[in-house]
Amino acid sequence: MLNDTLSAMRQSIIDGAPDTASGLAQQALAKGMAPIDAINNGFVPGMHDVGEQFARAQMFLPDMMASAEAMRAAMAILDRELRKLGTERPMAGVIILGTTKGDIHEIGKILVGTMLTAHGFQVHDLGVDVPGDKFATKARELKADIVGVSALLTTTMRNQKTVVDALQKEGLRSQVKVMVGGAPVTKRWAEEIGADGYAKDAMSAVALAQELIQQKLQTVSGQL
Ligand code: HCB
Repeated sequence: MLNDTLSAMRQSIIDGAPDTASGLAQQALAKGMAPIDAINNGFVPGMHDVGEQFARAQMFLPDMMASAEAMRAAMAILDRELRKLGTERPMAGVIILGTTKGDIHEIGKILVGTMLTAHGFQVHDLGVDVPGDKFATKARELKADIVGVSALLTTTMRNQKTVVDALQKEGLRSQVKVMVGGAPVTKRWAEEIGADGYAKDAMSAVALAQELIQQKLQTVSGQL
């Protein structure tokens, strides 16, 4: 039964069917399924299938756009539930999120933002196609603890380095941690560009953000 629901969720994304996807999300909540299980085990695998079919030219751009719409429809329902959890927790830190310049992929970033919010972080999402200097300006303005930069294209992941560089140029690098993610991004890449960490998915991004906040607190207490 559970497997049928998860398969139907996956299929709704492959079919690019927003109404079906949001209906399944609602049903899942009504049956007591944890929203994160619906996302991770139902809808996200559908997005991965879509990416693979697109790479094999079995799917085209309009199909991928329809799948993204279905994913957004499901997330609109599940986000609300996850965000409620955050209001019950103490504020864990201030995080700025964005997708790097030249890149309009946002589903993963939104998911990361939702999970961070659900764990008590105050998240400011700058959206997509964000230049490095905008991350730095906002980090100063909002006294951010962490900047999270998403990139989904091999051609735009190098722009994650422009964020590290912009923070350095603004004299903020010692106060603001940088975490990177996105399908082509790796731990090695994060090290290469001088970021403080890499997260492969939204749950790992929460664990990493918590760890980075701890590191920051230790540095501050060491300076006192
Ligand atoms: Co897009 N696209 N796309 N796309 N797209 C990819 C990314 C390909 C891999 C598909 C493929 O070829 N197999 C490919 C990139 C190839 C490459 O560079 N190696 C690709 C391409 C080529 C393109 C276009 C160039 C296609 C074209 O126009 N010819 C174009 C680029 C536009 C641009 O950005 N300038 C394009 C457009 C699109 C849309 C608009 C149709 C749509 C995006 C809609 C939207 O976001 N509003 C889209 C989609 C949906 C995808 C796929 C199918 C899914 C992406 C997604 O949402 N995944 C993707 C295939 C894939 O990734 N396998 C495909 C689901 C989320 C949950 O995973 O990896 O994004 P995620 O995020 C995770 C994780 O990475 C991590 O946590 C998230 C949650 O678990 N994470 C972070 C992410 N950011 C983080 C930041 C942190 O600080 C920490 C963790």
